[in-house]
Amino acid sequence: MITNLEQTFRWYGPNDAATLQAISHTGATGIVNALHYIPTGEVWSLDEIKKRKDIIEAAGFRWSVVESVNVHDTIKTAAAGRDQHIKNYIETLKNLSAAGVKTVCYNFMPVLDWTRTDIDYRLQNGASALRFHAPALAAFDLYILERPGAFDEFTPAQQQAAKAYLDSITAEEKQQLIKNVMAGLPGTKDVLTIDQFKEFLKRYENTDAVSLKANMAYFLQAIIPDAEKLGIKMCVHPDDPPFPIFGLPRIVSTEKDLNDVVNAAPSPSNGITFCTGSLGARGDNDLPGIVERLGQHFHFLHLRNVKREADGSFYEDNHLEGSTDMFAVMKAIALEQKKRQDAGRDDAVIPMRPDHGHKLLDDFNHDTFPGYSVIGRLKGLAELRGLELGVKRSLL
Ligand code: CS2
Ligand code: MN
Repeated sequence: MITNLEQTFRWYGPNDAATLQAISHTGATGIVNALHYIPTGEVWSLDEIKKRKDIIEAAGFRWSVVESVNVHDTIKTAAAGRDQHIKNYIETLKNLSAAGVKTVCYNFMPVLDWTRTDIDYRLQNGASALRFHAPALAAFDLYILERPGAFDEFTPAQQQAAKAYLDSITAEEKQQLIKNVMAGLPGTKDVLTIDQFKEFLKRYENTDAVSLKANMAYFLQAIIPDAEKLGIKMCVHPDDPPFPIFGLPRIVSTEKDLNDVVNAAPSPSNGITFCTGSLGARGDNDLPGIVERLGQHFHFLHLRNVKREADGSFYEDNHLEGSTDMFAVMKAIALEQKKRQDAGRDDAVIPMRPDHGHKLLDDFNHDTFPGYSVIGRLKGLAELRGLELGVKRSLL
């Protein structure tokens, strides 16, 4: 018998309109959480971690994964202060380990975390989804941000589509686009101003993909030996979307990138968050193949589906529908778990979460974070749970 995955749900903390009580109805047993109120780069004290852990456990859950301990810009750009920020990062890992929270997700995306142009894309049945509409992003880049050099990065056809898009939207829709693209870190309701965003972009002026990779390797080589001693499993989240935007490099987008990450500091503590939604936005990523070849490094799974469109756009589809064959992915994951069990590894139970969901039914009455409704994710989790059971029974 192949062991089950650990079913988890992301909860943004006491201010989240998706309450722990509501989450308990989904069947999830684990919580994915972070101390979003602590600014990136500062140490998470043991006290603050314990306070949060108590809240999670009092509601009957385990704090399964930290998502995310964010990496400070000085580390990503090799700027003054990076070594101090690395020290702080290790301090946070020590405190998390002392509290018994040992799986830590992070990402290495410059400036923006995950980026969408539309956070209320209506599907035919009225459900609301997240969408990345390539012409809208190009319109923002070319005509709102007016980023120098941006025109060189788009083909004439893309420029035309961007202009046509801009001409088709109302002033109100344009403001909404700005708000969506400038949304800050997950778990905050902050929105960057265009001027702040330009400031951030400047910090990356001298950081291309090669130097960003080198900076990531420097970070990993500094923290992984400590993570290993502490029993912490680091797991990088892929870029979302998995290609450069705003001229910024993105270096965790492909199988080759994931290989580079694990090879930068080989260790059981240097692993991957396998996000099918992020990686699946590229047609050249073979997801079941990535599980087969790199599954041994997975410490955390984000399962969701995207439907790719011809022009580089995509929207978030039902968890079992869209461009990714979730059956093939689930089967590859089950076989990876079997390998771990057969090898006597103690981490065959991998935490997974339904990563994002549609807004459905009563979700429209709750002010949850974009993508993090309760019922939409509950539906996703239920479908994935059923798929998992079917796959595993059939592999007996
Ligand atoms: C999400 C992100 O884009 C996604 O798939 O899961 O919010 C992700 O949590 C963070 O970027 C991870 O650091
Ligand atoms: Mn994800």
